[in-house]
Formats: sequence, C-alpha cells, structure tokens
Amino acid sequence: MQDLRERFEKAGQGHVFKYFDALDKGEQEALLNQLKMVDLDELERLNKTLVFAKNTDAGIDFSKLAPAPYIPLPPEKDADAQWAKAKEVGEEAIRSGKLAAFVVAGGQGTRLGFNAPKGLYKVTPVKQKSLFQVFAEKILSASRKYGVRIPWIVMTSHINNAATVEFFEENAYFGLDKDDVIFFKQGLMPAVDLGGKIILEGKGKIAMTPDGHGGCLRGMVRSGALAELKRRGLECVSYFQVDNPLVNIIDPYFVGFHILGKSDMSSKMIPKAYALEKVGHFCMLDGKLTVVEYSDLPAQYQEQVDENGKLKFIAGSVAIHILDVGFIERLGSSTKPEDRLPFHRANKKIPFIDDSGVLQKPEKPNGIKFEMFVFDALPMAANPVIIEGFRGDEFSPVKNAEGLDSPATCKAHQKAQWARWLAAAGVNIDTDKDGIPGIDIEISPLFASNQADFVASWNALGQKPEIRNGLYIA
Ligand code: UD2
Repeated sequence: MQDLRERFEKAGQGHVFKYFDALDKGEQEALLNQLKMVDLDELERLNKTLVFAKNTDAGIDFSKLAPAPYIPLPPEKDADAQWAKAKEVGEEAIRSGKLAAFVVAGGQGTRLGFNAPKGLYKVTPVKQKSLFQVFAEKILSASRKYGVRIPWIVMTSHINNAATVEFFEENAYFGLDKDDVIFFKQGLMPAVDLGGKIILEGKGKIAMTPDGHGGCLRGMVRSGALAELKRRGLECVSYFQVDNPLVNIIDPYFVGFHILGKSDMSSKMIPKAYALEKVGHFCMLDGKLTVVEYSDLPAQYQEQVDENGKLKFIAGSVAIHILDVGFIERLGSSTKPEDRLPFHRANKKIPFIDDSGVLQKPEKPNGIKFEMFVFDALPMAANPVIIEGFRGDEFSPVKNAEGLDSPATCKAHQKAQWARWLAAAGVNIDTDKDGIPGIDIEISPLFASNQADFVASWNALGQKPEIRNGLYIA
C-alpha cells in the first residue's frame, strides 16, 4: 500500500488518498484495487498530449488527405466475377467455422435516453424485438444455413455487464447455445479534471470510464476471449455496433474479400447520405488508410465535390469491420508504442466530490474521458480492404430519441428492406416515395436474413400469408 501511495504522490495524484484513513477496511481495499488498475505512466502521457497540449485538434494536415479507394458495389453481385469469387471463398470460410461475430456494446447510450444497456432496446416494428434478439437470430440463422457453430462475442462494460448477461439468461440466449455467447468487460480508464487530476467520485472511489470501443483489442486479449477463439480455431471476427439492427453480420462476400485481399482488417463503406452525415470518412493519409471522424474533418472537406458534383469524401465509415484474430492478438497484447491505438479526449460531465467531501453533479463538462477507437487500427493493418455496402441492407442506427437515426427512422428502414424483399418475390406493397410501407410488417431473421434467401424461402412456402398491417413472417 505504501508503495502505491508513494507512486501516486510522485505522479502528482496523491489526492486520491485524501480520505483513505477515514475509510473502513472494505472501502480501503476497494480503492486500492481500483488504483492498482491505473497505469500512471500512460496517464502522464495522456495528460501531456491530450490535457495540457495547446493544440488538441486531430493534428491532421487536411490538405494531404485523399479519398480512400474501395471496391464498388456492382449492379448484380453474383453476376460479377470478382464478387462471385469472394462469395465462394467467404462461404467456404464460414462453413468451416473460421468466423465469429463480435458486437461492441459497452457504450452508455446517453443520447437515446434509455436507462438500460442499449442492446435491450426494442427496435422491430411488429414483434418489438430487442437489438440483442435481432442480432442473435441473425447469427442463429447463419449458423443453421451453413451448418456450423458461430460464436458470438459481446463486449460489455463494468456499468452494463450484469444487466446484459441477465437479459440473455432470461431469454434463454434467444435460441443460441449458451456456450457460444462469450461476454467480456472492456477496460477502464481513470477520468481526470481539466487540470489532469484523477477525479474522486466518492471518498473511496475514483471515476473510471470505459476505454472506448478501441479498448476491445486489449480487452479481448486480457479477458481470455481471444484465447478462447484461438482454441476453437477461429480466424476472423465480424465486428459491429450494438445500435444497428440492419447490420449484415455474416456476409460471405465481405469475408471473401477480406481473405482474398490477405487483409488484417477490412471495412464496409456506405456512401454518405448527405455531406455532413455523422460518420467517419475513409481517407488516405501519407499512404495509409485512415478514418477521419466527422467531428475532426472541417465542413469544407466534408462538403467538397468533384467535377461531377459527387462528394469527394463519399466513403462513410459505419463501424462494420472484419478483423483477423492474429491482428487482434498483435495489437491487443503488444507493448510497442507503434502497435498502440491512440487515445482521444472527450469532455464530459463527471460527478465528483468537492473539497468538503460532498458529491456534486456538474452541469457543464468538468472532466476528461480517454477513449480508443477501433478504426485507428486500420493504418496499422496489412492490406486493408474496403468494400461498398448498400445502405438499405446494412445500416440504420438507433442513436437519438427523435429525428435522424432514431427508433422511428430505423423502423421505417427495416420495413423498407422487407418491402423490397417481398417485391423481389413478386409481392408489391404500397410504399411512399422512399420505399417505406404504410403498414407495419416484419420478417424474422430466422425466416431469411437477406433478399436471395427470402425469395427462396417465400417460394417454398405452401400457403402464403395475407399481406396486412401487423404481418409477421417467421
Ligand atoms: C460511431 C463512429 C462513427 C460512425 C457511427 C456509425 C466513433 C468515434 N464514431 O459514432 O464514425 O461509424 O458510429 O453509427 O466511433 N462503445 C463501446 N465502448 C465504449 C464506447 C462505445 O462498446 O467505450 C460501443 C457502443 O456501445 C456502440 C459503439 O461503440 O455500439 C459506437 O459508439 P458511439 O455511439 O459512441 O459512436 P458514434 O455514434 O459517436
């Protein structure tokens, strides 16, 4: 204990022991356990570079940015030799058990105003299935189609892990084998005040916040989740975010392009819907593939158009990737600075105890949270591949309670997807000009999770259901 205290004092963080002597034994032990997790050298580095540095912008010379190349979506995937080949290779890899699914679900979901882990949010139009149920059923459906177990790794945080696991338990893992769902908690970082001092949120507790979705790389290694994947002979993981029920989790084309490209990490791009859409931008910078977040790229670049009037930086990053197990291991376990994901700074309102030991809830940002972003691994990846995806089959996140990227827009996009699938099977439903049906319909991922499978399953149905409001095809 003395040693730990001295180290914190030497690092200018001795104030965390201010109330130590007045704590009872259990509280003292809990605080010491928290403090043991803090990497003081790392914290000092972050204070220097992100808290005290005069210039805390992204440090990018924007004039050097070029749009990243990507493999465009052909009019008909299976009629295109390159895409057809990728599908064949991808299907073979999935069938032989090389692919796992991986969702990052450690975020706090504050924008949605939902007071539970976001994966519990009810998102489908008819059956009100939760996000987790939708993902589970997509994985289960692929697992049945390819006749293989597809493990699903779920990254949670210390804040939402218990509630997440309980939800899966209560719902019998939505039909998945419990052994195939692997939870792990992401790492934590101390939060500091604007002067770089660790924030005390109680007399015996420092403020620790999740280390960002990029923390998944070291989290997977530290938690043993990666060792488990290796033990099972998995070679790559399909990475997605908890807020996007449209995600095509097990996509043979994407897996095939990743394998054929001998890529460490591949990404899907969706053309931006409008210039200032809140997504990352795939760019080339000094010969490396880099994602520049919307908040870092000045509007003049986001809005730039080429001679045909097309957005220059059109390639939106929607957080859909494939990562090789070996690449995760390299980055997640290495101590070399060149393998480390950088941290980003986020200013936050962090409850703290004041000088008289009273808990205060600030009304404006009083502290700094440090986060890593998974897409920062791309410049370190060998042969990163980007393929284009069709928005209507890949991306409609639930982020805000209302307006853009809300439950309402997401339901509309799910219905539009299913109306397209029905139309492909020859059943036309009245829709508005954006293809959104006026009635509520829903298709279970267990019936089909892509258009081609839907048409095949629909044609195989003896008695076709009547098209009406509330139709559920399972
Ligand atoms: C993210 C991307 C953005 C775009 C968009 C698409 C960043 C910085 N930006 O924006 O470029 O791709 O998504 O929807 O990522 N999470 C954790 N642990 C954490 C923090 C987040 O697991 O410590 C998870 C969270 O549960 C969610 C995902 O990461 O699944 C994205 O988090 P977000 O909502 O903060 O990302 P957002 O919308 O700012």
